[in-house]
Amino acid sequence: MAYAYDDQNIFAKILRGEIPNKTVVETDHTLAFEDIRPQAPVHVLVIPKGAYVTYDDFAARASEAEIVDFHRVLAKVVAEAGIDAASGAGCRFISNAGEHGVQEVPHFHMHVLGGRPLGRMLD
Ligand code: IU
Repeated sequence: MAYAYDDQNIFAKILRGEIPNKTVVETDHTLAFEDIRPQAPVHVLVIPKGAYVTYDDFAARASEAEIVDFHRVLAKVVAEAGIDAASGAGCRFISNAGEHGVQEVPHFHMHVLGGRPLGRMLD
């Protein structure tokens, strides 16, 4: 089934400049900004500028340029924060989807978390 995008969601308002944000990286297709309720010393949200509801929606409909740019921005966020696994620290990427995933904001976003040991998530 197709996703219905609500253009009144808070991230749509951030993208339209109606609500301020603490930008970390911005490109033509992608915005990365600090989460307002950080769960770790580094907690950045990476979002596409296009209207996508979940990761699978983005993966199915976005252009290759948008998809590549999104992931390059994510890599830049990780490198600039110094939380890459290659440096010995490591981090976690989370994208909640829908009701069971407990998605609060219905605009696709990837949480980038790091800066402390994050514990096990899946057993
Ligand atoms: P979600 O459950 O994956 O949809 O989480 C939404 C995140 O967006 C959550 O971590 C909030 O703290 C964050 N957030 C924000 O950064 N700025 C806002 O204005 C709102 C939520 I509302």
